[in-house]
Amino acid sequence: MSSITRFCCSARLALGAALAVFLSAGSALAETAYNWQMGFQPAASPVMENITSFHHILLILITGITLFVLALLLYVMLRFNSRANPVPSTNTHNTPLEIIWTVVPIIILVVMAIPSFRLLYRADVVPEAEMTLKLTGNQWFWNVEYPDHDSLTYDITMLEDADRPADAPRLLAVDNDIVVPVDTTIRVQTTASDVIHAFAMPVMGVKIDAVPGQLNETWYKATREGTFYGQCSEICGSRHAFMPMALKVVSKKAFAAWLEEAKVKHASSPVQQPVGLASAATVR
Ligand SMILES: [Cu+2]
Repeated sequence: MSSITRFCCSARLALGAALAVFLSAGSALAETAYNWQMGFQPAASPVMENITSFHHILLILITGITLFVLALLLYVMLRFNSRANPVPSTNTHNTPLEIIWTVVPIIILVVMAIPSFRLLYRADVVPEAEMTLKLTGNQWFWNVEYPDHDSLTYDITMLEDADRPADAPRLLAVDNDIVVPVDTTIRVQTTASDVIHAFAMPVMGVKIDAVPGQLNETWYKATREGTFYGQCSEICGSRHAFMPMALKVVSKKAFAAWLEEAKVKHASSPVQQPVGLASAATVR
């Protein structure tokens, strides 16, 4: 990575993190997008760090190409307009020039493709995981399961305005957070009970479909603690916009303590019936 890109990355990350912390003061390190935000939320996983730096490289590249084309256009407009150049050249071909304008874009595309494929591979191949999370999309809430921890399971429902604490973000805060330990490689499995949903958690660089009858897999490793928000990213029905999820990354010690509490808390909580399935059952 060039020093300019590195500078851009760290400056934006620092600014983004500072703004996120400022805007969420009082809500225990909750991070959300903020008004007039430019660019991504500050990354919280190695894959998202890669996505962010790849985005910066592409931005620099595309800016250079755009400025170059603009300069060429201006040059042609000024140098070869009918007033400045009343007798135009009758040339129709220039072989060296044609080779250059074919080969240079190919080289640029190859330069872009190498880090792009490396990043795709890194995001796609699940490394040796330390724990698994299974997320099931329903109309319109999520269910999370911790198969490695006595199959602890509970539903995640958005908090309506009347139930939402003043410092919790609107349309993002939920009744039960997904709690995970920091610095732990987590395999995420997604599926759905009714229609296609999608699990999207921007700070982790994760977006994956949750398809009925199919188990999709991805992964992330949270590099810092905090509360991060994601949403269903597949149009799944009338309340598609109201099934967010909150990911609370805590220390490994705090996670172990939370597990004990959660097993008791959710031992008897009934798992909700998806609206779609409930209505289908009524029709039958
Ligand atoms: Cu959905």
